[in-house]
Amino acid sequence: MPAPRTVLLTGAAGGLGTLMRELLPQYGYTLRLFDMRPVDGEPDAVVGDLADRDAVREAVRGVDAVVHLAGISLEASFDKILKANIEGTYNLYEAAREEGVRRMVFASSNHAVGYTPRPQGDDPLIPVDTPRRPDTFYGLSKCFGEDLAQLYWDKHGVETVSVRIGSCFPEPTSVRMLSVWMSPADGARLFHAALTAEGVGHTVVYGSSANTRLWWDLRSARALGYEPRDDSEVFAEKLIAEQGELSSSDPSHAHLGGHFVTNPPIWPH
Ligand code: NAI
Ligand code: 15L
Repeated sequence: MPAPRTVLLTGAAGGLGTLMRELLPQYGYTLRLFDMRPVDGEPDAVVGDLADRDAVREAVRGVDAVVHLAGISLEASFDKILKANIEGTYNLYEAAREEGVRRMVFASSNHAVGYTPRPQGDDPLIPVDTPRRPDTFYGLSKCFGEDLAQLYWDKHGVETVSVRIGSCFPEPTSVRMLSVWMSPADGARLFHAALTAEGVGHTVVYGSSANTRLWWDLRSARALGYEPRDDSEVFAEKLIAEQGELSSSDPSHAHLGGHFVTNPPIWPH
């Protein structure tokens, strides 16, 4: 497959979308932006809803690849998650199939496996094929997205890298994030690797930096050519002084998904 040049970035107005529309062009991509909200400073961005199949099909027409970030990014009611994350992701894959787009990068989440106990002491890192244990309807929608990606590879030859992102923000803001943080620069490195690696079929990877306190196995990400350069440890002293070490008796400290595992609040969205 020739390296993709024109990439549709869904969710371009969001936090991660804003970071990636700054960073991904450095790798030579021309981005087409899509979001249901206007994108600051980007008058050419397509304002559309994933629920609108015609708008989605038009958005994917002519691109080489898609980085799919759009959707509800926290817990919400099942009905909202169903519309945005499940039906919306289906609409996007169907449009990609119809328009002949062969490479997708799907923003999955650590919350697809959020009820997995976090490694402690000498426990091994969590492998990428650990059983799914979604911690929310949100996490369940990411399990769906990963399975949809598998189906579209097996049946239609559309390739996907599903990236189970930890926490991609400019800096980690909690002690848990010391383990799951992906710096924006490493995020762009990983998305670039996911866009350009040959023969990915459907590959699931964890998305994080090379954190000293890492909880999961990055080998499938490294196999794509991803070489993380950042480590959250530089933030550890300050965060631990403010918040203390993680406790294993607190469920929100004892599982990969953090506070998503507690009887989940319906965050406003
Ligand atoms: P965000 O909530 O800041 O951005 C999501 C964007 O999607 C928003 O701009 C929103 O307007 C758009 N959107 C929502 N529903 C839509 C629809 N029906 N049609 C069109 N656009 C729609 O979320 P963030 O943090 O930027 O995350 C991006 C993606 O990465 C999400 O899919 C999220 O689940 C995933 N992710 C992010 C992580 C992170 O650390 N930021 C961690 C794990 C996964
Ligand atoms: C996610 O999936 C969310 O989209 C993001 O806002 C963070 O909460 C992240 O997980 C996390 O686990 O920290």
